[in-house]
Amino acid sequence: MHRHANQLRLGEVPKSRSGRWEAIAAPGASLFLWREFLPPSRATSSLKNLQQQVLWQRDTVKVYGKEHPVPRLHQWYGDPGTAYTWSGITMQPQPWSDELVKLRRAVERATRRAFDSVLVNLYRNGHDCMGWHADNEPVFGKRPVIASLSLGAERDFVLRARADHSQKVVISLPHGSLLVMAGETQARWQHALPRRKKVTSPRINLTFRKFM
Ligand SMILES: O=C(O)CCC(=O)C(=O)O
Repeated sequence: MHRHANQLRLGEVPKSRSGRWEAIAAPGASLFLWREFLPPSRATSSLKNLQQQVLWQRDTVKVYGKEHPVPRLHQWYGDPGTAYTWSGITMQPQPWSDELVKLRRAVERATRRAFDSVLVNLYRNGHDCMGWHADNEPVFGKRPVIASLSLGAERDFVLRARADHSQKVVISLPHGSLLVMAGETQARWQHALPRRKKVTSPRINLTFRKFM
C-alpha cells in the first residue's frame, strides 16, 4: 500500500480531523483511510448487533443467462425513495435501525457529509467476496463520495485503474476502519474484495451513499 500524507486534499475531508486521515496514493482517485475510526469495543458491538439484526438477503445474479448466487449476504437501508438497482437486482430500502442511525451519524460527523442510504454486506468468511465493479450508477452523481465502514475480519480491498488493469492498489481494511472514496475514484478506478480462503471469521462492510 502507498501512503503519502502530503497528498491529502483538504476540503474533501474535514480539516479538524485531517490528522486522523491518511491519503492513499492512486493516480486520479481520491481515497482517504481512518484506520482507528471506531474503538475496537464499539466496532465489535456494532458487528454483533448487525449480524443479528440485519434482515440478510441472499440473491442471485444472471450472467450470460445463467443464475449464480451472490457470494455474500446483503441488505439495503435508506430514506424513502432510495431504491437501488445493480447487476439487475433492485433493492427496496429497509428503514434505518437504531444501530445504523448511530453509525451513520458517526460517519457523517467524521466526513462532514450527509448520507441517505447504505449497502450492508456480510462476508461470512474468506470464501465470500465481491468482484470488480465501480459504484458509478448515475443516481449517485458524477463524483460520488462513498464512505465505507469495515467491521470484523481484516480483508484486502483492491483497486485497479480502468485504463490499465495492471495498475493496482491494495488496502487492508481493519476492524473499525473508515475508507472514503471521492472525486474521480468511481469514474477512473474499479474495486473488488477478493476471496481469501484462509479467513475464517465474518466481516461486515457498510458503504454509505447519497442520492443526487
Ligand atoms: O466490502 C467492501 O469493502 C467493498 C464493498 C463494495 O465494493 C461495495 O459495496 O460496492
